[in-house]
Formats: sequence, C-alpha cells, structure tokens
Amino acid sequence: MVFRKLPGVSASGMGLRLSQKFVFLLFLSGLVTLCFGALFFLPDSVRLKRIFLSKNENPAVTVGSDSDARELSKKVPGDQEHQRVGLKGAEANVKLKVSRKPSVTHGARTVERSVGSRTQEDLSPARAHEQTPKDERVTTGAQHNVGFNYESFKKCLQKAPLGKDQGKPSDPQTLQRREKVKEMMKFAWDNYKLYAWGKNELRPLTKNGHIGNMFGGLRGASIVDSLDTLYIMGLMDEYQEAKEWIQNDLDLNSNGEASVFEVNIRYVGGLLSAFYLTGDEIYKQKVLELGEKLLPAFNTPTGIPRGVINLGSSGTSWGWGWASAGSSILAEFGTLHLEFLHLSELSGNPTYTEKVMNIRKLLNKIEKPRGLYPNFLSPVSGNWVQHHVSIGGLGDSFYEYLIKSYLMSDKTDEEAKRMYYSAMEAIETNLVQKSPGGLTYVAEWRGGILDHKMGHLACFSGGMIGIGADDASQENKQHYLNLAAEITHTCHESYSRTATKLGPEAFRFDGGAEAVATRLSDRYYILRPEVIESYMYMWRLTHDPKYREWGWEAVEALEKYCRVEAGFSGIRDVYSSTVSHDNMQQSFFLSETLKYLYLLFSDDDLLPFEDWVFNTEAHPLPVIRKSCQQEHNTRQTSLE
Ligand code: DMJ
Repeated sequence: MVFRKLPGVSASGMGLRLSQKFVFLLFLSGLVTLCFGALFFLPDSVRLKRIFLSKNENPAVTVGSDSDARELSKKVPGDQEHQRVGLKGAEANVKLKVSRKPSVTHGARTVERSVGSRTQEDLSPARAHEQTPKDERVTTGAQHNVGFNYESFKKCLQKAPLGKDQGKPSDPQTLQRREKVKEMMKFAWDNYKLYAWGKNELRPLTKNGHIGNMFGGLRGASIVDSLDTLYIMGLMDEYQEAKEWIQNDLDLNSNGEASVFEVNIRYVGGLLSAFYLTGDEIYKQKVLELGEKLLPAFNTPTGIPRGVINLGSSGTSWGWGWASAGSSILAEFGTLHLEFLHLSELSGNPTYTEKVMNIRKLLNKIEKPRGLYPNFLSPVSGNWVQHHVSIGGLGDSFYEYLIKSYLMSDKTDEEAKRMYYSAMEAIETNLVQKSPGGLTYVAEWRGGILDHKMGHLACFSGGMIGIGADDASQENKQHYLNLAAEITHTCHESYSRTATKLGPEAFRFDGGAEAVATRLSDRYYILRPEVIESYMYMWRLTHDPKYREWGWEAVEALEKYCRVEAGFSGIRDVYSSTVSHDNMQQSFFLSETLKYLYLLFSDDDLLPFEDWVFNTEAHPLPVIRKSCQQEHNTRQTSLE
C-alpha cells in the first residue's frame, strides 16, 4: 500500500497522518488481542495453542528447602490452568455438582459431566510426548524403574503377611462370624460380576452398573478396590477373575476428568496393595503408569495439587466448582503421602516423594489459626481460603496420613510425628467436647464458632487416635487410648440410637440432641466403613470383646436392612425400619467395610500392624524399611 504525504499536514516518515497512524495501531493491537484471546477457546489438541500457551509460564513460589526450590522453580502451567478455572462458571457442560455436602460425602459426590472418549489423536504417542511438561518427561517411572527388589522387600517384613493360618481365629463363634463376612463379600462380588462387570459400581436394585464421573473415565473401581480383600479372604477364584480383568481390560488411556484424591486412594492404593501382597508385576506396571498421569495436577504456583485432573495427555487440572475461590481441599491434597512414597519406592523416581514433601513443607510453614488446619487452601497463593476446620469430611484423612506416614516410615519420619501430635493437641483444645449425657465428640470449627455436629466420616478418628496412642509422650499414651475409646463409643451410640442400628451421615449434640441426626438430609447410610474401622483398630489395641460384639451388630443390621436380592445397598433413613434403598453398592463397601469386619473377626497376625498400614481406602501398604532392603539388595548382588 502507498501512503502519500498530504501538503500542510504533519505526517510520519511513512506518509501517514498522526490520527491515521493512531487508528491503524489501534486496529492492529485489537487484531492481535483478538487472535491471542481466541487461542483459549481452541481445543487442547490444536498445535498453535500448544505453542503459544506452553505449560511453562508461571514462576514458582518457593517453599522450604533448596531441593523444594529446585522443584518449584521448574516452570508450571499456571496461566493455562487459571484460564480453565476462570472459565469454569461459563462452561455449561463442565458443571461440577456436589450431591450433598462436598467432601463430607466422598464417594457419594457426583460430577455432572459426560466423560469424553479418547480420540485417535489423543492416542498418538507423539502427542503425548509433546504435551508432557519437560520436567515430568525426564523423570518418568520407566526410566527410573531400577532397584526395587520384591524378594528383598519380603525379607524385610517382620511377619508373614497373612499370618500362620490366614488369621483364622481359634474361637468357633468368631470363626463363624468371619465366615459370614466372607459370604457377604462373595455375595457382593458375585452380583457385581453378574450385573455390573467392568463398570465402577453395582446398582443392586436396578441390576446394572454405575460409572459416575469421579474416576475420569477409568472403569472397574469395584474390581481394583476388591483385589486385596478377595486375596486376604482366600476367595482365590474371584481374585483370579479380578486379576485377569486388570491384566486384559484395565485401560488407563482415559481422557476424562477425575478426582485426584479418589483415583489415588482407590486405584493407586488398590494396585499398590495388590502388588505388595502378591509380587505380581502387572500391578506394578499399571500403578506406575497411572501415577504419572496424576503428576500434572501439581503444576500450580505452590505445588499444591488441584482437585480435578484430566487424565488424558493434556493433563489439565482445576479446582472443584464448589470449593471457594478455586481452592484445594486439605483432605484431598493431604491424602497422597503414603501412596506417593510407594510410587517412588517402586519406580525409583523421587518426583513423587518430592511432590508430597513439598505439600508438607508448605503446611508446616503456613500460619495455623490456633494451631488448626483449615480445610481450604489456595494452590495459587498458598494461603488458607476459609477457616472451617473438621476432623470429618474435607479434613479427615489429612490427619490420618500424618500418623500413618510416621508408622509407614518405620517410625523414622519425625516431622510427620511432630505435626500429628501438635494437630491433635489443637484439635483437643478447640474441638473435642463432652455432651451433657457424657458422650465425647469432635465438633467442627467455623472461624472460631463451634458447630456441634459430628459426621460419620469423623468416626474414623477413634481408630486413628488409637493407633497414635503408643508413640505419644509417656503421660499421653493412656490419655489418647481413652480418648479413642470414648469417640468409638460415641460413634457406636450413633448406631444404637437408630431403628436400623446403622448410623446416620451426621449426628448432632445441640438443641437437646445427643448423637442423633436432627436434619432429614443427614439420615442416610451409604455402607460407609468408618465406625467399623474404629472397632477393628480398637479391638486390636485393647482386645476388649465389646468391639467384636459391636461389629457383629453391624453385620446383622447390614444383612437385615442393606442386603437386597442382587447385592448390598445404602439406605435413605436409618431411623425408619421400613427401608428405602439408594440402589448403590459403593466400591468402598468391598474395599473397606467388609475388609475391616473380616479383620475384626481374624487373629491379629493377618496383616500385622508391625508391617502394614492401611491407606484411607483400607488398602494395606507395607512399612518401608529402607536400610534393611538395601542390605538385602547388596547381599543379593554380591551373590550373583
Ligand atoms: C472412602 O472412600 C475413604 O475412606 C475416604 O477417606 C472417605 N470415605 C470413603 C468411605 O466413607
């Protein structure tokens, strides 16, 4: 184009008038902004988007030591993720909805979105490579997969995992009860197999399968969750069916949106346990492949992972729609430690350990109101978002993983120990209450105001406080054991005070109420394990026969009110003996509820506590005895 200089008008060297030049520049900058903005609306697979919006944009926030600084200073995909979070409200088809109370209903939470299937392009290995951030690519499990020796690992166990006789109790009544639990497992499994094989969960009334959206397109949650239960119960035909499905049908190439927490506790936990119990390489292979897919969730400015991740090659992650200001949830990012340490063990890749140690560093450093850990934290600023504290939903398994990290480290992880006992001290000072009728309970805390409510989920704390008692200071050992017993008693009361002898989702201690649900919406029971979990721990710690009796009461109630023609179902109102079923056999019923019952009626040498800790989905993970294993490895190498 030729621009001619007009006489008498000031113009630039190009022959444009100043106003023309201004308009032209305005137009040009508008065009550039428009083009750049449009990139955000392109699908992830478009090459231009990958070039311009690379995963390496946000500077990291340094938390803690040099190695953390190194880890964090690797660049993270902040901008792209923030866009995603920012867009969420506007994305009509990405509506994350909580069916009742958010994490209070882990497992019942629903994510409203149909999971997209994987396209040809998604499957291309070249693309997967291109999309993996550089820092993750160089540390993949396969490249580090050196050094783990199953034989050495086994030699470092202090006892046989299944005991001398698979934990068979000598007392005939206990044996009979244990057989009953085994029969319940077989019944639940057979019906899942018949009507829902390969789906995530069984719908026992409509006799079909449920997929849900929690696992990002992964399938077979009930199979993965059942592997170790079937194995320890000696249901070997069923175990073989499960193993074959893992071998032939567990497809990890899913491209859906998953809860990092749920995939970790059920799939990663389930596969890890199956590997450690059997030494079968297929589980190791699968779990290392899956572990890598969770890593991009940590690509945030602080390294605190977001709650939801796309398991496909984009690895995009974002916070739950219901969590304020895109925050991450304490019980979610605080419940990765045990599994991630084992992923490092098996792969030889330190990244997993570094990721969870970074979370711990941040939590250690940040100021805690009255020593308490609030449930919501921003993965961007690393600050608390709301001051809601709870040992039930949203907070629960974070505390559990502190004490279990200490136990799983062969009692060497002093930092976890310190954090656990100071958290317990703060909880006791601020949250533990006694009702007028003498029941001990753990209330919730909302910015300094107590909510006198205890969720079913919080009932796991009887067991947790129990296993933490022995390593407390001398003067606190008995105190914690008593506290654990009192909480377990309260939780048993919440069962006793119903028509069905099964406990409600939440019970209250205000307005004259004592351990009963006062709201209609809290009356349901979805086959949850927490109360039975505490019975099992307290039985092992005290051998007080009442815990076995309470466990048996629960078996009878489950049989009477939850067993239907084709499996077990949750119920809508524990206070009514005319039951209305919710048509869902949760995968944690097979993984946790039935396993804890079986262990309750077994001898203590079945999965002995000296060698095993249970993850929050009841998958047993072995104590890591690093020096012992190294010693055996060296001995073996020198023999070869
Ligand atoms: C399980 O998936 C796990 O125990 C988790 O920690 C929370 N609760 C459900 C079962 O209630």
